[in-house]
Amino acid sequence: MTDIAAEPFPFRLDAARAALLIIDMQRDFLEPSGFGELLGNDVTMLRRAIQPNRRLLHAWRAAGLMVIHTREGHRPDLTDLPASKKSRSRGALGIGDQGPMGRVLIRGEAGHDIIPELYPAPGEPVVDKPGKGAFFATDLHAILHNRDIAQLVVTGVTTEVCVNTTVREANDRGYECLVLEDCCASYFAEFHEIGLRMIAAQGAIFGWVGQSDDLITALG
Ligand code: TIU
Repeated sequence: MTDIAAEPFPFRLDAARAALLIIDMQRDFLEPSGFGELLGNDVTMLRRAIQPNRRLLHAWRAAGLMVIHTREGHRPDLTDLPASKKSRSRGALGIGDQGPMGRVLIRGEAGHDIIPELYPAPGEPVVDKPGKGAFFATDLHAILHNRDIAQLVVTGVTTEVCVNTTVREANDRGYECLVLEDCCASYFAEFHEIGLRMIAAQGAIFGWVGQSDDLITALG
């Protein structure tokens, strides 16, 4: 057990039972001309999380610990896309439409895949999720249970949407979550800040919030 500096109090890391969960670092959200930018967002807001994630991923892999990646997206026939989500996902392009990097948020398309800087290594599970939370309609809980994982270090995008939803789902399932501020990002600076404050408020109501440097130092 190692104490990691965090809000609202140190996170007691049990590394052997911890997994790094990297949420939705996909080309369509992070790369210029992807879906995120076409919706009118400034992707530089998200890109600043790439290098901190790279450093952490390197240290986490070097320590021999479990890494899991997620991707938000849908089946090519759109059978897993609720009409309610489809109707609210329309900017210049909607989910399933042909975009600059293939069909938007469709599994198998270039834009749906993870950015090269954080590409999964062989053997690292990639969880494809149709919703914002990584536990909904996926086998993530089974994977974690089978590996005896009790703690999650959560990073990725966006802080207030898929990261926040996933942390709430994980908390209800009994996992302790450490969310790393510099490894998460939002298109909206104030949502990033408030999204993290919501997690750690009321004595860590959903989880803890820390910085990657403190975790990397503890990993040695
Ligand atoms: N991964 C994730 O957060 N998906 C989103 O749709 N986020 C937005 O902020 N739109």
